[in-house]
Amino acid sequence: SKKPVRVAVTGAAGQIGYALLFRIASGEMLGKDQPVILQLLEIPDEKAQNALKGVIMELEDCAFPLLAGIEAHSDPMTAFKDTDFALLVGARPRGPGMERSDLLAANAQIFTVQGKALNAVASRNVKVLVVGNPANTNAYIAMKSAPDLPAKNFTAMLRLDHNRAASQIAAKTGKAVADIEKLAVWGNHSPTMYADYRYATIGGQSVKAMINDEQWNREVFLPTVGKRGAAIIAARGLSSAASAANAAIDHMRDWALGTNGKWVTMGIPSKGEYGIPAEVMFGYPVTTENGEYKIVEGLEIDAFSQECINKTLNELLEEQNGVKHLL
Ligand code: NAX
Repeated sequence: SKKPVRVAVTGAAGQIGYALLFRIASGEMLGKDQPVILQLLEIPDEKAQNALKGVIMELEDCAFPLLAGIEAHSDPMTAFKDTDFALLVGARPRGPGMERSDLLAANAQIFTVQGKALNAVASRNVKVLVVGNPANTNAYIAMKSAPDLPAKNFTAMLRLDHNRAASQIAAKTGKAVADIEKLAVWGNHSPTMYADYRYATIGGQSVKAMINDEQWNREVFLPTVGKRGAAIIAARGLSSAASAANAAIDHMRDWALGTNGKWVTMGIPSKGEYGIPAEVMFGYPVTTENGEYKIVEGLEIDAFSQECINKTLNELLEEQNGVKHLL
């Protein structure tokens, strides 16, 4: 049988953590033949550490055959020791009266510390996924704080946006969500993201031709996908958790195990593709194979798409500029 791999999860006692850990432990992320050791990080606060203990008791009570170990941590320097996969979920939420710049600064602090810890103690091949918001900028900060690790190993979660877009297209066309191929989401995980179905197909047929309604694209589809998180908060009184955990599982599984040519969306550091400045943590369509992702290149960017990409890029550049002095 396979040797266990180490999976670190931060914010492990939070909402997303509760929807995520049990699925990782049951083999849904890395395969039903891959044992895992969970290295769980929470803030030192007594309430958070107690809540983490409770989650660990429940994990134990599942008696998962693939769960080879569970550790509780309050320090990233121990939580990330030798870790092969790191899911950075915990982040500072915006509190009452908090300005956007305060939020960026508070998170910059967290992700600088965690990036340095990964740099110091994680496996040299660690695959990092940042979920905690602002996800792209937090991933950028962690990457910049870990100069000894390959930059390409740092990614941000755009997969929830990708899955939300797929589900809206399935509903509109009356087709199965599983049959949608070649969907792309560009940019920031925020309402400015650009979900792009110009190249998408279902059963080999063009989705754009099937829908044939540019007004729906611009006035219904894009706002619906962009504001989906807010709609869920309004309905549930809490932010997306199970769907966010599911997207994190999809992202890591596809990165580790490959997509067989299928396009998925990942937030990754640009190397200048599609005119995005180098190092910007940007949502791109990718395929994956042998643990590596590859950007889908050569797609034509029309005027409307360029406008959308510029908007989400400008937002990201503003976020990045807002934290530069802290790095
Ligand atoms: P919760 O507030 O339920 O849980 C967050 C947990 O993280 C808390 O238990 C907290 O104690 C812990 N935490 C905070 N700072 C930490 C640190 N420095 N080290 C370790 N743990 C820390 O939030 P939850 O609903 O689980 O959401 C977590 C994050 O995901 C938020 O930042 C949220 O905005 C973000 N999301 C990102 C999404 C994406 O698509 N990229 C979608 C869902 C979600 O909104």
